[in-house]
Amino acid sequence: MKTSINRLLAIAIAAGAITFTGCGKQSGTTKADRTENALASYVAPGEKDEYYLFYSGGHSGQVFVAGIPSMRHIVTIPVFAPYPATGYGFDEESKAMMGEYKWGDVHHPALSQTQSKYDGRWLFVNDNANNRVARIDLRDFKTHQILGPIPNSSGNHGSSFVTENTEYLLVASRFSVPLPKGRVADPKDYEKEFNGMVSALKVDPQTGEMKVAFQILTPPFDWDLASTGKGPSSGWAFWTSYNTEMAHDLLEVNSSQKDRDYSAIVNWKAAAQAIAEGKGQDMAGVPVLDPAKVPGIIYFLPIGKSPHGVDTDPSGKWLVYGGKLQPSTTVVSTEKLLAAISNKTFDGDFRGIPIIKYEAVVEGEVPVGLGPLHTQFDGAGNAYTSMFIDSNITKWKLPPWSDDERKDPNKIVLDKMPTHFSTGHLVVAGSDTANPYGKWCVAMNKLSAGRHVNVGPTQPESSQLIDISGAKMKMVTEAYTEPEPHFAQILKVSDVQPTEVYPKAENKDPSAVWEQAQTGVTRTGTTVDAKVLAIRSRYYPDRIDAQVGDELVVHVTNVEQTRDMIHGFGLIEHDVNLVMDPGETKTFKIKLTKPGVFPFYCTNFCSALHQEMQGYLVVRNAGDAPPAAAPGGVAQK
Ligand code: K7E
Ligand code: CUA
Repeated sequence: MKTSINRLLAIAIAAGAITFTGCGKQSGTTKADRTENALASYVAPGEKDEYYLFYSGGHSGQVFVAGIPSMRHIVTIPVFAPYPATGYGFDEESKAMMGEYKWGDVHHPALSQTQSKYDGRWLFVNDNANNRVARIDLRDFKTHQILGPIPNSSGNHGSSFVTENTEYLLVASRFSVPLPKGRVADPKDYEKEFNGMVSALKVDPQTGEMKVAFQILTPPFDWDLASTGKGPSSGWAFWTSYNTEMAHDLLEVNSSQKDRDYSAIVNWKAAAQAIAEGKGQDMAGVPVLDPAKVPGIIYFLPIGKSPHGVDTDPSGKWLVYGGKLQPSTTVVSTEKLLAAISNKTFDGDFRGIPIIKYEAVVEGEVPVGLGPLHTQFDGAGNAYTSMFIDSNITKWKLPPWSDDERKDPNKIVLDKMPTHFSTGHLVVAGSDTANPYGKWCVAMNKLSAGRHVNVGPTQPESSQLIDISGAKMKMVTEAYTEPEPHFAQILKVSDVQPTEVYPKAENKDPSAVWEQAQTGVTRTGTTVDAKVLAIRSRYYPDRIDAQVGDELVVHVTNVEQTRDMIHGFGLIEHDVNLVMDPGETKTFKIKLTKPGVFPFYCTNFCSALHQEMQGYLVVRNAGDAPPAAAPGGVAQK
């Protein structure tokens, strides 16, 4: 949520809704509270956290992994940006995955699910900036695929949301552009010339490999957030939007004119069926459904005001919408929604897309406070909504509500927990599954505003761990991350079994070497190919000879089969740093442009003689006499 932050802040400050205490202490924290909270979040040396917290890393392009309840950062998983610490973005494979982009904007991580339960296989994340989706394999906590830029789609924000059995990842465009991409039209002709798109990415059930399956053309609204159905809402997916005004400039004002924007109610199973029946029309290689010609795949539901988050509760019966600019969340009954669709309880249509009658499907509006953004669920009938303007989490009760509660909806609100400050997303452990773990909620706050020691003007984001196991929420601890977590997922550590070394038998790299005899340097024309073995604490060979103008290809295999025995390969003044995990082979290719002797060395501290793990790249000028059978040099092999 960045789009309306200034506006919301302006409103909030005008309303006196935000007060920065800047105070280090939680007000009213007694010694007994402090002791209890410390114990609740304390993970003693040698003990381990109970949950993984996978944070999106926003415009860092990465994913951060922390432990719950300690909230300690454990590891960074690089996805859309180079990360020399793990050598990501320096070897040929990860460079190819990243393509021509050096960054991404990660908003919504989604764990793969089977029967609406986390299956511990993959974590998908979107890139809002370059219309991509990546797959992290939880077997090794590494990025294995980046799909995109997705054709016919611009600004991949309403992404990535998994269907009940990870059949599809559903994504939608935040920005509308003239389609197909590359076509130029004047933004003044926005209404007529621009379009948005909802895309379905098929996920291979064995490998997790994603591919663009089909798309649904939409009017030029800005699709915001989504949620998939389950139970009674199985087969459906729901998006919020802003700018149904279809403004093309000064959106801060011009896209906040209407009291309600549309939620897209998408029958993805019907859309997949329509594609199977050949109803798609090709656009840039993707079959695209035009809802004006293919009825039954998408409907609109008006939702107030400037909705941001939409979240399906664990039963699949309730949808909760956060209206940024209204002091309430809107609860929609999915049973009523589907009944309205089959009974055609519509209020006309927009460009052939039926508009569902609001009154027919809304269960109620819950007065949660100012600036509701996202809602999570504990599986025990409670909802938790992040309040951007009020800076708190509001706990409230899902339907069914008593007559008394319906008469006075304030009675639906159970508790409020102040947060510091301006909470964006929040995450309850397992909220988007049919059976949440509950217990913990993490508030991801947009402003830390001096809650930490002064680190200059670049302030980190703050996250706060809240115990939700009791009737009242209890703040336990807070932590900081680099910009900028949006959403997160929480996975029980016992629900996944990552490997700690790559078994030798699995290494299929044709250039892998496992013993000294397999190593060496060969020249073919102007290509010099080096197969290097890394082991504590040396390289075989530790000398590579080449000349200016050559293409140098180096494959380094770390033959260790021991946990945490990682070797690097940093090459001086060539912008190269490979890092190989045990059993892994990585390759880099560079064009040699300058003569000299360039040391290479192990960048990852691996042993007492790590410092000695080094060698030389000898680059002669073209035409200089070749080296005479140098050890590991061109004359070998
Ligand atoms: Cu609310 Cu991109 Cu999900 Cu930020 S979004 S907070
Ligand atoms: Cu190998 Cu340090």
